[in-house]
Amino acid sequence: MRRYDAIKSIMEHITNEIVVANIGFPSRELYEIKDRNRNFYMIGSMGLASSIGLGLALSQEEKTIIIDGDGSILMNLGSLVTIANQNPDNLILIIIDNHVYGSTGNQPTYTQNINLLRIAKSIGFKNSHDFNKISFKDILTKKQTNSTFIHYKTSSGNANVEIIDLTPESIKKRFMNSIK
Ligand SMILES: Cc1ncc(C[n+]2csc(CCOP(=O)(O)OP(=O)(O)O)c2C)c(N)n1
Repeated sequence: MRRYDAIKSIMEHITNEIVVANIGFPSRELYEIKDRNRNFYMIGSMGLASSIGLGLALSQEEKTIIIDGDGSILMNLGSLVTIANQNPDNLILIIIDNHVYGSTGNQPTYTQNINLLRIAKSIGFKNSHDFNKISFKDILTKKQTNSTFIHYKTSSGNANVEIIDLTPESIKKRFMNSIK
């Protein structure tokens, strides 16, 4: 399974939740699969989807789903530690781990040697799961008492999708209006 199908399998359960997507192809694929005002396509800064998602989860009550990548979370491991310690119960961090920097040409990341799920557990995530061993729908719909970390292993490869036909400013405006 590639990232595109992983995002599809996540989005089929999403109703009104906030979704923050990683830079590059993850955002482009999400845009094609299910564009909505409540998607925040983080098309500027690699590594910051998790930090932006944490800020959103802390500042309002709705569930915030972050779809991040292995390369990006490795670039901002501090964010993982901060999320585990702040521990908002409305935050679900999903790492799509394709073991490469897929959006820039499949250069290998260090998750070829290390296990992000074990890192999350060792940092202190009480809810940390392998996507293939859980019911994502249950986690999404039942109230959680801690932040959730989900490791979603996929193969590499980008779908043949268009670039996002929205300016960064309009992405931000429509997103902010939708969560007011
Ligand atoms: C600071 C910074 N470094 C590098 C890049 C270039 N870049 C954009 S996306 C990306 C790869 C992201 O990889 P990952 O988070 O694993 O997601 P994937 O594309 O594999 O789903 C890179 C290196 C960037 N935008 N910003």
